[in-house]
Amino acid sequence: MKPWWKDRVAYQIYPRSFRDSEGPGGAPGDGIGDIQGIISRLDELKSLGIGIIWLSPVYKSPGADNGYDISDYYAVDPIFGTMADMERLFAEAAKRDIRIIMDMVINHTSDEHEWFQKSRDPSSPYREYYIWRPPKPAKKPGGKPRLPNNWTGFFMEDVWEYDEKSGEYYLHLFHKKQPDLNYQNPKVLEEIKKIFRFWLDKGAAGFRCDVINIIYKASLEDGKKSLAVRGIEHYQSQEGNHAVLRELRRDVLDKYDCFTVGETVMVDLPEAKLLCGESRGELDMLFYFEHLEIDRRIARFIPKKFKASKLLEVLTKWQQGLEWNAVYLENHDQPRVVSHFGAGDDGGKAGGYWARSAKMLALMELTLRGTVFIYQGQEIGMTNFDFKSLDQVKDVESHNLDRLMKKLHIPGPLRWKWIKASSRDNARTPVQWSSGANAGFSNSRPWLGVNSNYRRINYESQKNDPASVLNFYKKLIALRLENECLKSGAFVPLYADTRLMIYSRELEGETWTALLNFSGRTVKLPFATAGVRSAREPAVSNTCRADLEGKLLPWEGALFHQTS
Ligand code: TEU
Repeated sequence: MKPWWKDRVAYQIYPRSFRDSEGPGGAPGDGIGDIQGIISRLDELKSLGIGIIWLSPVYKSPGADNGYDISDYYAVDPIFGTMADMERLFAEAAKRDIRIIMDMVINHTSDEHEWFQKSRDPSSPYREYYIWRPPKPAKKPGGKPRLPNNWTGFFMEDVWEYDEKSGEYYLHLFHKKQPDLNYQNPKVLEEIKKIFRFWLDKGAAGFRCDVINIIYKASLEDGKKSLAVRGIEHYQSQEGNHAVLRELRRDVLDKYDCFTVGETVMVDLPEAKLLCGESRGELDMLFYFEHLEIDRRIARFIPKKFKASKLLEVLTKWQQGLEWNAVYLENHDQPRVVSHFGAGDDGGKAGGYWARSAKMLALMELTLRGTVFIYQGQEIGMTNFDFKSLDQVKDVESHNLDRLMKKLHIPGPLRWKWIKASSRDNARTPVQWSSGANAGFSNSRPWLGVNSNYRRINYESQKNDPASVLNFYKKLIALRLENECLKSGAFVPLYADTRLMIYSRELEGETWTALLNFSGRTVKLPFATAGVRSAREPAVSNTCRADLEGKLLPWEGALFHQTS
């Protein structure tokens, strides 16, 4: 029996930036998105064709990493609302047959979590909930004591923070306010099981599991020299990690009608198969990163030349390599895809390609195999931020990256260019609902700047426009939901070069063929598409051309349908 989560399209909400409801009696909101704001837009999500919401963290948190630093897993942070609001969200979503998966961050907690505060006492039973180590002795007599190992973190910081009260260092692979939990201590997993059960009993339909392939630190030995995160070989996808996932599945998840999608940093295909293979009893699917890094060096930080052929090669590897994919092009950490792989903001000038390229990318994502995840604002073609300086950026990772690049004597303009291309704030500017104040996001000053293109790019201006990006997404989602071949048909690469990508989806004699031009130039269609050329007019096109005449216009995407 095919599980329900293979038949739905998912939508990620980053609550802080989604919509800010008014205060009591219409008082101004606080400029931060909240749960009531989400409830107010459920009809729009239903109308879009959404069947699953992935809700980024709304738990109690000091906000050092915008909620990915949790201080109480059983409480909703007041900036987002109350537990009653969360229960109402589950109920209102269920009325619309929308199921909600919660974002579960279990690699680390906030340093303000009571477990961590108790663990600072070396005699506490909570001491072993975290990873505490004494300084390493100085190399020479009278020298400075050293850090417990040479690891580097994901936020370009040290991973050891000294705690005076404790007289030792604690490990944090991310921000120093995000101490890593110790899964070598079975009590930790027992606590996590309770948290999962609590939210499943509240109505959650599963979990997006944050950095779920680095939670088990098998050793604290020094790491090999590495441009990325030094030491990752001691904790990435260790056997202990797989054992934790299998136990969580066996003792909790298998007892509920739910699914998990893991976020798996720096995962490769062999490791992914071990983490989400159907026979493995671990995750149901996972987010990999390789397709979003084909035009980047060092994760997503330094841009390099884009080639559609490279993108097709990587997509083919994962589409054919995994039994089921989690398909995504954006999330709260990634640049906006129309700015990354598309024409970006064309300023609304005549003949611009912003909308056409956004639709071409929608055509790609919604014709891939797997469960599709759309990120808030992607459906209206929101673009990277238009900030003019680092002062406007809030993301801790961007500020740390700038500090590291300064140390490496990288000149200011280049630093700012790379930050603009990679900053997670690109995805975190408030959703642009209308051309009204603050883009209709809030009636108060938003916590992060609104993109100044909101008067041109917003939900209201697209809702009733049949040619809008929004309605193109809506049409494609409806087509996909009613077509098994598009959901689960085989993925067959046909042709690609620097600009052009062609692939098909095939199931029981039915074929959909996608032709995508990732450039601002007209490209001739190669002989390989002869079969397609003989087909009737495209079933879907972002230019409405009935005959391609053997070429694709700039940023044109076309989808042909054939049944034998
Ligand atoms: O992200 C982990 C992760 O892979 C990214 O942080 C990435 O490593 C980083 O941006 C460098 O490319 C997850 C969450 O999605 C992110 O928002 C959190 O900040 C992070 O974990 C810590 O919880």
